[in-house]
Amino acid sequence: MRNRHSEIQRNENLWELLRAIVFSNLNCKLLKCCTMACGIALLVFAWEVFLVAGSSVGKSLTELVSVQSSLQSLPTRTQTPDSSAHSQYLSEIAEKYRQPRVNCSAIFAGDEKETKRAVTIASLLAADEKPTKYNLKTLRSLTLKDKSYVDAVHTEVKKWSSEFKDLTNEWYINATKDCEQFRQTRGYIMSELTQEEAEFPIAFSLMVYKNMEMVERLLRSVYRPQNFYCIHVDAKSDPKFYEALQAVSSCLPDNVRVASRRVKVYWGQFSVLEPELVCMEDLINMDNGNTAAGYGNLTGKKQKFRGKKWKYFINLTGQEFPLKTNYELVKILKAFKGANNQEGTIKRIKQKRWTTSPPHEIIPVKGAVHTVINRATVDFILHDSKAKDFMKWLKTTIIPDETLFASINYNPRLNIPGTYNGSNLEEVEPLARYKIWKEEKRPCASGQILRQICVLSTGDLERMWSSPYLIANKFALQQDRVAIGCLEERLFNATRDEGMGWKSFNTSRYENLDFVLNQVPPPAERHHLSS
Ligand SMILES: *[C@@H]1O[C@H](CO)[C@@H](O)[C@H](O)[C@H]1NC(C)=O
Ligand SMILES: *[C@@H]1O[C@H](CO)[C@@H](O)[C@H](O)[C@H]1NC(C)=O
Ligand SMILES: *[C@@H]1O[C@H](CO)[C@@H](O)[C@H](O)[C@H]1NC(C)=O
Ligand SMILES: *[C@@H]1O[C@H](CO)[C@@H](O)[C@H](O)[C@H]1NC(C)=O
Ligand SMILES: *[C@@H]1O[C@H](CO)[C@@H](O)[C@H](O)[C@H]1NC(C)=O
Ligand SMILES: *[C@@H]1O[C@H](CO)[C@@H](O)[C@H](O)[C@H]1NC(C)=O
Ligand SMILES: CC(=O)N[C@H]1CO[C@H](CO)[C@@H](O)[C@@H]1O
Repeated sequence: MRNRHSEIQRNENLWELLRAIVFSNLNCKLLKCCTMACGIALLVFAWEVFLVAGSSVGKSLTELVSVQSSLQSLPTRTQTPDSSAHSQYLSEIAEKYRQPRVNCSAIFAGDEKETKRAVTIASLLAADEKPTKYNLKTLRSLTLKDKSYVDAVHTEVKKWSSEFKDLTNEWYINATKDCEQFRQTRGYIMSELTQEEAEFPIAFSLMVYKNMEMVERLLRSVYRPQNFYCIHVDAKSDPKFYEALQAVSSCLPDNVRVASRRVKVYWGQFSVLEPELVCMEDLINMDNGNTAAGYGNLTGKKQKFRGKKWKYFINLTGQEFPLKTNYELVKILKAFKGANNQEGTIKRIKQKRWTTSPPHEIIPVKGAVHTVINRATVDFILHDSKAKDFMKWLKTTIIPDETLFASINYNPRLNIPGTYNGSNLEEVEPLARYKIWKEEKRPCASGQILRQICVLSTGDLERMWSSPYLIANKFALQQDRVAIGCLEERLFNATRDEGMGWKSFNTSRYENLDFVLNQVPPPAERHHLSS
């Protein structure tokens, strides 16, 4: 144990040394201009590797090559007063999310044995907490195949199943009495981490109605001090749930707010859209006055963060979980170059949802409710008179939440920058969600379909993590605690590695997509093109 720890410490020291030479003294923006420094650093590193690991020169060289190539596009870290505090901070946070009972790395690598064990553990834990017929079915089939195996795992699980009890509303109300302790023990990241992230704030809305623990784990997984968050709690929800959420929000900086107005949400009605609009407006107001301020505890002092205007809006619901870190989201959104991403169809509209034509010759388009949209589009939806007229018309239609945004995004005549102006509307790749519809017949490990959508679980982890999607929909925490636990471990490991500058993210998958290339340009460029 001790040895392992000192080895990690040692590696970190090496990295710190390398970093110190590359970054701190020479203040060069482009790594390429630091060839000299890199060379020296690499030599020192090689020598250290050689001495410490006692490895052959050949091995050191291969390591060097991989170090060098990964250095090409390392994230630039924000200037922090004390970089060893920064690395310790990130390592500690990642360690907090480490799953003690399962080997998540093995599951993500597709190890069948460990996945089977984890699925068994998840089912047994669920059986102990809030079993569904799907959990019981999984358990039954595992037991039929090999009863002694399940019994053995069960003996293990019994020892620690009390560790996995639901964090209730009451738990949160109590735990938030000491905010600093709450933020720290729950592992909130109170630093922007990299310069790129600091300069690219994202606005999130969260539409939630139950399950405090899941909602809070989602919030902390996307929380960063430079971003903006609006949480809408269905007005029909349990008052204790609302109280717990308010308590959590009060422990976070002013960039997290509960929606200024609450709505009773009924599926298929305009009331699904209303809280989204409330949150959009709140989010615009939150940074318009540049009032956003966060405070980190890297120095123990309150720190003002630059209240930069957010660039993209992402809406989440309480049963989702991110598949990308904030750093990766920023990289992906930058690769979108201002374009919105949204599924849309005219051909596949099965049901008659409207009887009259919309105003302003808008062609109605149906889409999924998941979107990644730029600020100009949010501004248009909220403030443009054409959008207001369209909204009035929407109130006469069925399931308007699936029509609003798709129609706005696929009508280039509205001249909104970032909306689609290509000719393959039906082919635009929706990247916002990893989501398996029943009719798609793609694998769904739990076998559970809820409102036509697969409930994701441990058996889906490898597939979802290696996919290009930004967020996964949807989960049931109490039915599979391993899935969310492992996603957290992976996500915060990646956050650590990117925040330390050890890992970068290849965005080639997101560049040059049809919707990126064929977007309505911003007004300045339009002017430039026509002149
Ligand atoms: C997270 O990082 C730890 C420490 O480096 C490692 O042992 C663990 O396997 C990693 N987990 C995942 C899922 O990447
Ligand atoms: C977890 O699995 C990985 C990949 O299969 C393996 O390299 C690692 O040694 C395992 N970790 C532990 C603690 O068993
Ligand atoms: C309330 O929280 C404090 C720490 O913040 C803890 O010591 C105490 O046990 C908690 N009480 C209950 C009833 O959970
Ligand atoms: C996300 O926002 C879009 C745009 O306003 C909206 O059409 C959609 O219903 C929202 N999705 C969810 C899940 O709330
Ligand atoms: C990113 O991935 C693409 C496709 O896999 C590859 O061709 C390219 O070389 C990679 N870029 C970098 C910088 O690694
Ligand atoms: C959309 O593309 C067409 C054809 O390339 C072009 O004529 C039109 O001006 C574009 N519209 C907008 C709003 O950019
Ligand atoms: C509650 C908490 O974590 N406070 C810490 C903030 O940072 C200072 C300096 O690193 C620590 O001394 C505090 O304990």
